Amino acid sequence: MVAGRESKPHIGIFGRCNAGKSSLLNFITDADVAIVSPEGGTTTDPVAKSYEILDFAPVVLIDTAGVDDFSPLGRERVRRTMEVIPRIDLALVVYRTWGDPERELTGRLVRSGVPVIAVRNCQTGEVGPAVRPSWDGTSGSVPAGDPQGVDDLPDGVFRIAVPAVGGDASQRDALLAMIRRVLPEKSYKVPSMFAGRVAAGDRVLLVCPVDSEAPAGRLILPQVQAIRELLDLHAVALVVQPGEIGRVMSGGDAPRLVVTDSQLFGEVTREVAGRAEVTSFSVLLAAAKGDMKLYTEGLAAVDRLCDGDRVLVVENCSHQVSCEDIGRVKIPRWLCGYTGAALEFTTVAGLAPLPDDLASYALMVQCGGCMVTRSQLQNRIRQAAAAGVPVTNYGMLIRKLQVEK
Ligand SMILES: Nc1nc2c(ncn2[C@@H]2O[C@H](COP(=O)(O)OP(=O)(O)O)[C@@H](O)[C@H]2O)c(=O)[nH]1
Ligand SMILES: [Mg+2]
Repeated sequence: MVAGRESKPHIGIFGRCNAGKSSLLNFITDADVAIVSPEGGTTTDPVAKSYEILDFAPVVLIDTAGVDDFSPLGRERVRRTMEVIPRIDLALVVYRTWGDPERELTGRLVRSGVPVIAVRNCQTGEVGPAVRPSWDGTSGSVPAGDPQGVDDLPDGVFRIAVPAVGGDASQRDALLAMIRRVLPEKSYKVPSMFAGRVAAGDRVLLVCPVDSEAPAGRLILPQVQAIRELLDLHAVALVVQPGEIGRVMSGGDAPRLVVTDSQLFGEVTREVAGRAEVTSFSVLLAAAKGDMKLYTEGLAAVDRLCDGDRVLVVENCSHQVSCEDIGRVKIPRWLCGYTGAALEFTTVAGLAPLPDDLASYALMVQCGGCMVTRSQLQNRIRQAAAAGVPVTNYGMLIRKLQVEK
């Protein structure tokens, strides 16, 4: 199966201009992916490339611009480079000599909770065919005899020396082995929507409306993921539009679990009338990838909203905006209706940074995050929590507004 980006670990390659970042990307992928040149500032926008690490997992490698580019355009490039940090599961910091830019960068990555491998771009042959055999890859330890082994790495930072140009297969393997070891398991283990609640043979009803917002000719990702997971579990997936719920629920062998598009929470709950548990794709994703505890606490803030409060709607993917758009039209309408308050809404689409004045929001509402990695979703939750902003999830909010009103 070709995995989507949302289930691939993202690895950022950082360092000064000319440190050999683009060369390292080409070395890892054994291909001419990124432009390499002695000219500083060759890599401008972050470049992402999917790559399969043999016997492991497909990953997304992101090449970035140098962090020491202080020209006017360079500042913009550095800003974009920094925006990569909340998107990744692991960082490679490439250096020739370790200095202030590397210290600052590594500190920033560590503070953001990103695991770091410091990759010294050495001369071919300088460190033998691979990492020194005496070094077992334990973080913080300096490979014996490495003349430029740096002592002031923060705790938890791994290190390796490889030539970004002209390295051999064993050096590539050593680096890949370290990447494999350092990548957190949660970055490649696909989170389960149904673990613990659905067993082989169970019948699960999926309510998938085909309306003006549905893409032509296909299902949306959470629906596809749910069907696939139910097949993996050898459960029985029944897929209907809302109008056909009655046909399935009236029989003797009615499903005990109904998963609906969140927008129909109220309608579907009434129709099912207690004969099965009703949840939504977004709520299942919240449990699998998000943070139920924070989302549940955040939901309580809805009842405290008052006139003039600002609500941040975070979409995580960018899609074409329809006239009945869930994040821009429906959630604002339902939330104002429920609270009776004149609220002010801001929408963030895709992986754009959250607003600088995040702390001024009274509530943040995130979609299920089907298109982004768990780290990317969790990062946004962490940012809201750090700014003291209650955060909840689309499906959980809509259930409150439609079912518990
Ligand atoms: N000989 C040698 N040249 C290298 C090595 N790494 C990078 N270079 C050269 O240094 C220049 C900058 O490399 P590049 O990968 O574009 O650096 P970036 O700015 O960090 O992306 C290019 O001319 C590369 O060919 C290396 O390990 N050995
Ligand atoms: Mg480059």
